[in-house]
Amino acid sequence: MSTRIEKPAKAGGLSSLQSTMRQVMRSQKARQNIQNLLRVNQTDGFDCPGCAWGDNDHGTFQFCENGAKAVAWESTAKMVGADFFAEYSVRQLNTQSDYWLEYQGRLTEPLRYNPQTDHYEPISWEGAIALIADKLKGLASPDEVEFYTSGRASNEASYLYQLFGRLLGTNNFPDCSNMCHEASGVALIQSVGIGKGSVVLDDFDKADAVFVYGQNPGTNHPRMMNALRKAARQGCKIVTFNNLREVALERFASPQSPLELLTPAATTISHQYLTPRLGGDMAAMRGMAKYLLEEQPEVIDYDFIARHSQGFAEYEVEVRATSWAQIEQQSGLTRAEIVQAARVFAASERIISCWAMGVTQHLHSVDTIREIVNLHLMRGQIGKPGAGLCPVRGHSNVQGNRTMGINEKPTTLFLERLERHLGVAMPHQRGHNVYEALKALHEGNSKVLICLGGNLAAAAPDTDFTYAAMRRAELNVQISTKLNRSHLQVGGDALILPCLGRTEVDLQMSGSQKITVEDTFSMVHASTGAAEPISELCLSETDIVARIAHATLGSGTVDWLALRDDYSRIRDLIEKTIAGFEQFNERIRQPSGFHLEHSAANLVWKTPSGRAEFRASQLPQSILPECTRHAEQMSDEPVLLLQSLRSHDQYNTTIYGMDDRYRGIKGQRDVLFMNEADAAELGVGDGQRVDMQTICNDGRERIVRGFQVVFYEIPRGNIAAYYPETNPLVPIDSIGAGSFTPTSKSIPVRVTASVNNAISLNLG
Ligand SMILES: Nc1nc2c(c(=O)[nH]1)N[C@H]1C(S)=C(S)[C@@H](COP(=O)(O)OP(=O)(O)OC[C@H]3O[C@@H](n4cnc5c(=O)[nH]c(N)nc54)[C@H](O)[C@@H]3O)O[C@H]1N2
Ligand SMILES: Nc1nc2c(c(=O)[nH]1)N[C@H]1C(S)=C(S)[C@@H](COP(=O)(O)OP(=O)(O)OC[C@H]3O[C@@H](n4cnc5c(=O)[nH]c(N)nc54)[C@H](O)[C@@H]3O)O[C@H]1N2
Ligand SMILES: [Mo]
Repeated sequence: MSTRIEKPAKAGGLSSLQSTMRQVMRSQKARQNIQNLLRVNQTDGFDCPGCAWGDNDHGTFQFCENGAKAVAWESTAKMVGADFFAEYSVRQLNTQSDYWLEYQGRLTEPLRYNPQTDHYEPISWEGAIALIADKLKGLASPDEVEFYTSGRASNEASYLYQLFGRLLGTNNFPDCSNMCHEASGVALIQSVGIGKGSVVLDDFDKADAVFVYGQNPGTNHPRMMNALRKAARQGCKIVTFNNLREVALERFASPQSPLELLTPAATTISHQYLTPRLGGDMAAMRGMAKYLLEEQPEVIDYDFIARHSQGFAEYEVEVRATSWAQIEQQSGLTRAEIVQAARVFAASERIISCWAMGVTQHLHSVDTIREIVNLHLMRGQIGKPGAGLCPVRGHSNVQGNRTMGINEKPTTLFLERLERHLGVAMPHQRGHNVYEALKALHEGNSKVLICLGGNLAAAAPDTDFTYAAMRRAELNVQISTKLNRSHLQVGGDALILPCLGRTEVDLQMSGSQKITVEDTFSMVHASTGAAEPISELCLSETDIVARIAHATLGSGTVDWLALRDDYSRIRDLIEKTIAGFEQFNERIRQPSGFHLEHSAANLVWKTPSGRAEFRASQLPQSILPECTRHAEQMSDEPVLLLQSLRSHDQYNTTIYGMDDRYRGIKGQRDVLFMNEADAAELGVGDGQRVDMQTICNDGRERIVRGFQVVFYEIPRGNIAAYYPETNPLVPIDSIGAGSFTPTSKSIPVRVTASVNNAISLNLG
């Protein structure tokens, strides 16, 4: 079967509205969901559980297709309870797809795994909490627990969670960020002394140029498209670097504009669109720097460099020493293309650089992000309106989680503030990130895994390894809204604790509670659910954490249950123990909340030298980590480099549907995007089924089968397929230098025709 695909001429527009309505209808709670959608990001409404993009004007309705899907997905009438688990054993559930598991509906009561029957069975909340507390109290060391967090948890829940973990005695806080923007945090702290983006949403109105590296906002940050569209219409030049031609970054129609909604009209987004090789961005940036230094030195801001930075001389030497041949070879772009982009960088007075997973999930991500900063420092493009750095965060509160202390390597300053206020010692030894947590579980050094949301089993790399690691946990506790793969990786004891979602009313002793979140622009604001909870047996995440903490530690140092009764008391405690939260409860009464001060945006550099740091690193000799590097020397068979990415119908491991509309894919996810010339060389045709095998020197075989080849406009040697289906291919030790992030965007694989052309995919 041929799959010759047809991409739409534009993104957004009417098809976006139609797709949303389909999701709303499928939720079986259409009325409730239309009310919900009108409350997203409104004053007294709830924060969109979709992405971390910010909003300026709380109160104006901003339509967002994928935000709407996230809301409708949570607010469904479908439920899974005791009957469901009596019907299906864990072994049977494990044969189902990720899509099927979550589609069964919301979890509605606490459950405990029974290894004798291989079924989950109801347990009381008291029983579940006591079981966890007993297990934790019986451990030889608090470092035998892994406290995982996914970025949807509120500030209040995650603050209590980290406080509990630390009072227990560990810094083991692996979180989704370790697989996501970790490299951004690491690089920005080294370069400018703070690990967050320096711009606010208003800056997009003032910028002359926006550079977008390795990000697909049409799908993953749809509200960002409004900012890009508005900027482009005002004459701001948008320069895109993406391995693929993502249609939204080419032409976007705003569903808010009647003309663009109802006619073929659309706004051209990118002034220039470059398609570098996977991992080629650093070389492209180095090329831009080289052009500026060697051919337009008059635009370099020597005054800024002298006043604010350190290390420029070494950097200049390194840039001059990098050859155009190396730059062209590694980036896959021509000198002329790079110079064209560099000229925009040279001609603009206010520049923003945005980036996401196409930059952060490589071996050399930290150096690549430091190169973005180098470019900005050279031209003084930080700390003034319309200019700065913008790592676009993923989960809606992943940035807030870090601010609250979900961090395996907390600063001494952070720990000392907690110690001063509470009068007890905090653990100072470094804890585990996701990589280290999985290793520790695998080796049996960690014995308990507690997950505050997320789906670690499906999100983490090297599926076999990850499953084995999770199955070795003596106790696996999942605090979740929906059934997923992580509940099914059981060996010892396991609990499913069902929690409220963000759209739902959170009623405690003092009345209905607000929670707070922090967006990608460091804006902190309140969120209040209004929908009736799906079940009386669902508790809020904050409540669950407080109960576990109380049962394990008692309430001598912290009165967990009193904090749980009234979340404004948690915010008072946050105010006293975390910098920047003065008058926390007062300031969230403002509809848009408040902005957390950003030192680098104020030209204050919290680096050891007190200055912004240039980084003079060489271009990497190889963009592959040690364990896969020998792939480059293999000459007998062509090796292709695979990136794993998101389709339009998914939220990370949650699959909403089987289409990827903007890439022209309908009804399937087992596709492999490939350049036609590469396919010809391999002797595979359009629509043919192929298998992929990772090239790795650790002796383990990693294969996924039956992917259908789709001819696509993609650089030669590069291929793309969806996550999480390709996670079995990412070796556990294939991680970014300095970030420990799985290199999900650079996996060397051998592609061969499927032996059985009709094999279907099954992750179970
Ligand atoms: N609807 C929806 N929204 C989401 C999510 C979701 O799954 N669904 N996930 C949320 C989360 S947690 C995150 S982190 C973000 C993710 O947001 P993105 O980072 O946009 O997510 P990906 O789909 O991984 O897309 C990576 C993009 O980078 C490009 N790319 C890959 N490798 C390279 C490279 O080496 N160089 C360049 N220049 N480009 C490259 C790919 O072609 C693709 O366009 O979105 C958040 N928002
Ligand atoms: N190969 C590859 N792997 C990747 C990536 C990639 O691009 N390629 N991307 C990585 C990135 S950027 C990220 S962020 C991670 C994502 O990793 P995670 O954050 O762990 O995964 P999610 O899929 O977002 O988690 C979905 C689950 O969260 C639960 N959930 C949803 N809402 C709530 C809530 O309000 N409360 C609670 N308690 N639970 C809730 C539901 O049960 C749902 O099944 O995956 C990473 N893995
Ligand atoms: Mo993410």
